[in-house]
Amino acid sequence: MSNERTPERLTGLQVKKPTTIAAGIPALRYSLKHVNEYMHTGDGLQTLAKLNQKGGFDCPGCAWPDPDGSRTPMAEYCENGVKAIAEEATKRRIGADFFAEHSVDELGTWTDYELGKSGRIAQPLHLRPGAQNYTPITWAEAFQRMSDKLKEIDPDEAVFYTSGRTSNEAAFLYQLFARQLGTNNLPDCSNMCHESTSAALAEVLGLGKGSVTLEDIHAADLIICMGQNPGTNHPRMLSALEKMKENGGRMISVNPLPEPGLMRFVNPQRPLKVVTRGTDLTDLFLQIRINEDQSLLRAWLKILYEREKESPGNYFDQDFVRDHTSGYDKLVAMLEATDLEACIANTGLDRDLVMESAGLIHGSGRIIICYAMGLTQHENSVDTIKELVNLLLAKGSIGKPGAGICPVRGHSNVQGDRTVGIWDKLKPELADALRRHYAFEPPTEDGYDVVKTMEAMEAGKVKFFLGMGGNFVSATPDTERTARGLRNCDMTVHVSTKLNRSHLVHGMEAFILPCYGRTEVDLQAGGEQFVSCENSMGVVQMSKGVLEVDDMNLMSEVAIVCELARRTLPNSTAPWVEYRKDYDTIRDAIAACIPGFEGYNEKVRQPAGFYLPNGPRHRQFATSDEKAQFSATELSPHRLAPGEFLMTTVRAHDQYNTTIYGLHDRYRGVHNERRIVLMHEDDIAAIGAVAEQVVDLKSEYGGTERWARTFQLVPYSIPRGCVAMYFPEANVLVPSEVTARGSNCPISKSVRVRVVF
Ligand SMILES: Nc1nc2c(c(=O)[nH]1)N[C@H]1C(S)=C(S)[C@@H](COP(=O)(O)OP(=O)(O)OC[C@H]3O[C@@H](n4cnc5c(=O)[nH]c(N)nc54)[C@H](O)[C@@H]3O)O[C@H]1N2
Ligand SMILES: Nc1nc2c(c(=O)[nH]1)N[C@H]1C(S)=C(S)[C@@H](COP(=O)(O)OP(=O)(O)OC[C@H]3O[C@@H](n4cnc5c(=O)[nH]c(N)nc54)[C@H](O)[C@@H]3O)O[C@H]1N2
Ligand SMILES: [Mo]
Repeated sequence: MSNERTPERLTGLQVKKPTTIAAGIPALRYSLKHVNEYMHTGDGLQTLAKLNQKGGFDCPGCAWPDPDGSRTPMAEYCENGVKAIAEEATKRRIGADFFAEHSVDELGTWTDYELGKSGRIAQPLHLRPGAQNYTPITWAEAFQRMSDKLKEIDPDEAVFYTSGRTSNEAAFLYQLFARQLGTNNLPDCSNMCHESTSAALAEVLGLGKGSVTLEDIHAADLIICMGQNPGTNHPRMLSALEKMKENGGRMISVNPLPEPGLMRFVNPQRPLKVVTRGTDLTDLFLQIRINEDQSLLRAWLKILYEREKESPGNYFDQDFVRDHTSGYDKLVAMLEATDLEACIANTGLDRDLVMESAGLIHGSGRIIICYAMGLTQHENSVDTIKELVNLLLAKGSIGKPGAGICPVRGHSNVQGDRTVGIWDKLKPELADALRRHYAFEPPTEDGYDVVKTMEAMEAGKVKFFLGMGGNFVSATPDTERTARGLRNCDMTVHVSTKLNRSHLVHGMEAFILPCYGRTEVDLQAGGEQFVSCENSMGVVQMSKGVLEVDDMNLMSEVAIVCELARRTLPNSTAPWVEYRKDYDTIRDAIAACIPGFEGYNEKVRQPAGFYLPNGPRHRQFATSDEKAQFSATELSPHRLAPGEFLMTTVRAHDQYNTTIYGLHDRYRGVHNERRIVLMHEDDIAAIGAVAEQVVDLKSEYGGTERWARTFQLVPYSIPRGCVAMYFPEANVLVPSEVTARGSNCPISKSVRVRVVF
């Protein structure tokens, strides 16, 4: 049974014209439809009103920040957030009866959409060795069996995965538990997400995070938005971009797809604008070939550099370069050797457009580069991000108002999880702090990241897998390999809210432990608790659930970690019982171990939370010589063999990663089908196919052929030689033996494929 693959069943494709405008009334209408479908409307509105409000919860939708201090009722919510909340606050429940009726193999034939729609998991469940159906189990027995297993195996045979929704409090305890057990096997979703950002920025700026605040976005002269689809994935970012435009700023968008949300925006929060045609966001759209962003950045630098030579100080900010950077000579040598025309040719862009955009960059004093997965999930991603920093440094566009680097994060607390220690590497400072505070010797050897976990699982080196949220089998590349790995484990455990494919691709024995979501009241022995999260701009804020759910047998993520740790590590020096009772005690521990959290319990209670320290924001760079580093990177343009296409995987409008809300990608005009390939109409003709033809796709890496069967071709505006498919259906094609150099991130945005029919 191949439970790991999304069923190869077509659902009835309808292709319409892509929209030319994002958000606005239709977006709100769709989101309210979602609320009404899943929640009692009264509850729905109450939930929405508390979304992101003072004393309310942090929106589980994405990591974009709230406007500081302006938390008026309903101030900022968006279609994305509303859907995420409705999905969590569904009234449907699944428990003993559901799992008695549906075996694991039968559920394997359901689509992701059908699995997710089944409802909230209402009680702890157990799949006994050899069994076909999950059956109920008590919490006590589940913990006992898990801790028995953990005591039986070597600590490095256990893996603790985190998805980025986990709160700071739960994440800190989770890494503490893993390290007290004796392993750094802490892979997390950011290994597949912004790991290339963390690697590149830590090296060249001394901090693996962005440098800008929301006010900086508003104040920028120029925003370059690369490899990001905010209309779908970060809709609240559009209001910030709108403000930037109103303040006279400009925007360049770099994307193989003309994403409607990037082009024009109607702000649903400002009804007057809804009747107008909205704000044109993008001034220049550069429809680049997949993964040629590094060539474009290099071309811009080369154009500016040649003029700088003629008129020193007029194109680059030489004062900034002198005072705050090192390696300018490396940049100069690299640019001297750069062939501008070759760079432009790599991008596939019109030469005039590249020149015009370079002119816009030249004319702008305050530049911000925003980017997301379109830049991070390629073999050369770390270099691309360093190239992007080269441009900002040459322009002196960092560490001053309206300027800097803005990696837009995904999961709502993915950045916070890393800050509090979720990483397969243990930083020496954190090791010292843990040693000091808890009087134990933490493991120093690097653990497994996501791809290393897959390899270790396949080699039989992992016996126990625990997923704190997430959907490991569907989110990882090379689905078949991950599935083989999970099946090799003795025990697989998922702490989850909703059913997903990873529950169906299991070890010899498996558990599903249902937990509270962000929106829900968390009552412990010490009273009602709250947690906290860090947004994309380094602001830590409290998040307190408001919905009471008393019809399910759930535990909080914090309580689950505490209980498992207490039973597994009877001699632990950490006060697990206290931690579970009162989350203030966890925050005190974080304050004692992680820099920037001094006075955590007081500061997190301030209405707008607090900013974590950020050196680059103040032109302080914690590198070896305390300067920001220019880098000389190598270009590695793609040379495709005849018949090959470069495939990028993207999110549709109706999904949250592997959670599929619906089958429509409304903005792109693709309806009722997810098994599609967006392809240039001339390419469709060139391979002798027709629109909507059913095809298979094949990728070949490391001597392994991977197949994705039964997809339909959709003619679309995309550069020739490039195609786009949806994540996670296309993950069966993504190799795991080739990853990003320097970050080991899967190459989900540039996979060489062939179309077969
Ligand atoms: N509604 C919703 N919101 C989400 C999520 C979700 O699934 N649904 N996921 C969350 C998470 S975890 C994350 S990480 C973010 C993801 O947010 P995004 O990074 O915006 O998500 P993707 O759909 O992966 O989009 C990548 C964009 O990059 C473009 N692109 C692809 N390849 C290239 C390339 O080679 N070069 C350039 N320049 N562009 C390219 C695609 O056309 C697309 O517009 O969103 C978060 N928010
Ligand atoms: N091909 C391809 N692959 C990709 C990507 C891509 O662009 N292309 N993107 C990558 C990226 S950016 C990311 S971040 C990863 C995402 O990888 P993951 O984070 O592993 O996947 P999600 O789909 O976000 O996880 C969804 C599951 O989380 C559980 N969940 C939801 N809310 C909660 C909660 O509050 N608590 C707990 N415990 N569980 C909860 C639900 O059971 C749900 O089924 O995927 C990566 N994979
Ligand atoms: Mo992500």
